[in-house]
Amino acid sequence: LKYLSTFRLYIIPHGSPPFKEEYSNINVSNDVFSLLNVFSFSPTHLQASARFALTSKTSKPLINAFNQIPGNETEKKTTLDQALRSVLGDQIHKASCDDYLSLIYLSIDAVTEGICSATTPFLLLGDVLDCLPLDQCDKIFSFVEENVSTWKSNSFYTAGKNYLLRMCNDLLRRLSKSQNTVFCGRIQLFLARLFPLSEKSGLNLQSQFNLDNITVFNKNEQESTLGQKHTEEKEEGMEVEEGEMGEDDTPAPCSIPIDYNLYRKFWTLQDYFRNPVQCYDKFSWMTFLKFSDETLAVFKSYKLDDMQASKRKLEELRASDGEHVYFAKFLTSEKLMDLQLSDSNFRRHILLQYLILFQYLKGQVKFKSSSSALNDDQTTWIEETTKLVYQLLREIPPDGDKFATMVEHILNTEENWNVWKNEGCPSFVKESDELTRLWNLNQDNMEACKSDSREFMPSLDEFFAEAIEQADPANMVEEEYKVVRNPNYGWRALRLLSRRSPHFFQPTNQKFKSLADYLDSMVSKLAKELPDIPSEEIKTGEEDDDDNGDNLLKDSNDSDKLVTNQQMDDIAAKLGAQWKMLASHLEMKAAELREIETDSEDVDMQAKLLLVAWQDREGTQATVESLITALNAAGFSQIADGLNEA
Ligand SMILES: *[C@@H]1O[C@H](CO)[C@@H](O)[C@H](O)[C@H]1NC(C)=O
Ligand SMILES: *[C@@H]1O[C@H](CO)[C@@H](O)[C@H](O)[C@H]1NC(C)=O
Ligand SMILES: CC(=O)N[C@H]1CO[C@H](CO)[C@@H](O)[C@@H]1O
Repeated sequence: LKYLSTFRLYIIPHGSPPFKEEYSNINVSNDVFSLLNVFSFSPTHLQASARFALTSKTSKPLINAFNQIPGNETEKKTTLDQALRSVLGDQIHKASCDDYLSLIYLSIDAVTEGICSATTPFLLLGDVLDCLPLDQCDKIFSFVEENVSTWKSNSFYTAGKNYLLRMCNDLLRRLSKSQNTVFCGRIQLFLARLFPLSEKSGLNLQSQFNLDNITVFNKNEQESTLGQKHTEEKEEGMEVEEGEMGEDDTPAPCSIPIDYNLYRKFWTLQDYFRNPVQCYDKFSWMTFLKFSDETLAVFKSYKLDDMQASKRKLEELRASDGEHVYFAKFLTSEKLMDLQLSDSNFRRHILLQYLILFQYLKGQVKFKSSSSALNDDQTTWIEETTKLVYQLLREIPPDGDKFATMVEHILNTEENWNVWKNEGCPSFVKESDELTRLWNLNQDNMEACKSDSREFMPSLDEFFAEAIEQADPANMVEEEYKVVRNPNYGWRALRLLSRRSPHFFQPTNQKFKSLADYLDSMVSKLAKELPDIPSEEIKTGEEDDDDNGDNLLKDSNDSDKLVTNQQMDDIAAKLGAQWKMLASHLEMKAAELREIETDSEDVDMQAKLLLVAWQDREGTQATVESLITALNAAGFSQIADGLNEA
């Protein structure tokens, strides 16, 4: 069958038993060959059923046909898979999108009915998309998008995810990144919906840059149409060059003095955004710094006028019918420069590029080489410039403030993704054995929550019994030993009163100096109301501590017991100077050992510090059992035995 799935496309459409000679160059065993012979008889019948199923829009005829053909389940499924593909093959040059979609629907039904392989709908989709022109692929893809829940369901996801990924990549390869931006975006969005958040296949894991994205501009000053005047001479403002705009076009007059120098410096900066690593080179950095300062100075001195910008924006919106125009590359014609510099969107693009670059330069990136570090001057400059850039963004109309805030928010979120990547893209699903165990204690968790054993709130008489007893002068309990003086008790008493006693909410004119005084008065009120309690039943506050259910988690299994402080003291005393032998079995780092040694001279203390450090690190995993394992491994079996018996 493995061979079969590779060759069936070729073999079965012949409609007659294949001839062995045809495959003499392929190493097909005789068994496989006889299988092929059996199969080649049935597809025509099945194809007819599939066509009938298509016209009648139900999968019934297919199920019937399926039951009639010979062979076991797998063989029959393979046959039907092939029949469906053949029907598609016959249609491919004459049918409409809807016909293809019906066929794919039929195959989805067939998968649900269990009569064809789960991969078939994807193979069919792939075939269709491969054969159709792009405008029709668009329609088919809408169907793929709308049925994302089907693809994600159990019966399809595993079988289809790789097919879908390949299909999407094939489509992306055919599409133009600059002309089919919307379709490309839809494909990306679809993939984002299909795959889980932590899926790594589309990730730029090594944080590589798109070095091919070079921004071309006129580097030859001689060929420039821009003046080469010095900035000083142009303070008055520069006239728009003749012939730059069409006659009907009346752009906002631009007062920014543009010469070839500014043009060159401005576009040279793009190279740093393309490949930020250059910034770590001393000389490149100097250039970057100089050009940036000049460019930003231009942005700073020539602000965009609110009125003018909003008007342009409105016109743009009207002209583009509300649709935003996106260019995958900057247009770098000299003639456009003044228009660009007075365009709010364009300025935003450039400023945002700065922020992205700075984030990279400052950030922790796993794949940055160790030489890629900023010096103090660079850090200071970046900090100042970041502030400047944000300020400039805020000043760009319309809605500058909103835009800047949004950008800041997005870049902060990006930081989280960087951290996630640095940590090796851990899954977002948190596994917890303990939680899994707790969930499975009872079949019905709602029922388990309602059970009496989950009722941890004591009754008033239980809780206050001791306080009432102590309040009785006959018992002669000294003030300082009363439980109401215990802040812990007081806190719990207040909580309990608020839940169980109406007294808590009654307004009173009495003023209490302390919580204990207040509780005293409450206790005397309660004493009058509550039934007498025999004193054997009285519980102390300390014992109550154990009633809060934590122990359910800890003591449920002896071997899960945590190492106690006492046990650590005992072991430390026994280990003494030999503690270092244990250290490596507790996976302590050399740095931690050095720290322990500097913290104390006393070897017993050092041994204790080691155990504490281990316990801090392991948390709930710092069990007696794992300590015993480590002790045994380090050759301290006697100490381990001592711990075992305890
Ligand atoms: C390529 O560079 C342009 C600037 O010219 C930038 O806007 C765009 O995002 C870059 N594209 C990629 C894929 O890096
Ligand atoms: C207690 O833990 C041991 C070892 O981890 C395990 O074999 C045993 O099944 C556990 N017992 C219970 C009741 O969970
Ligand atoms: C299950 C599901 O979402 N099916 C949808 C697949 O796409 C078509 C349209 O292309 C919808 O009509 C279905 O509801």
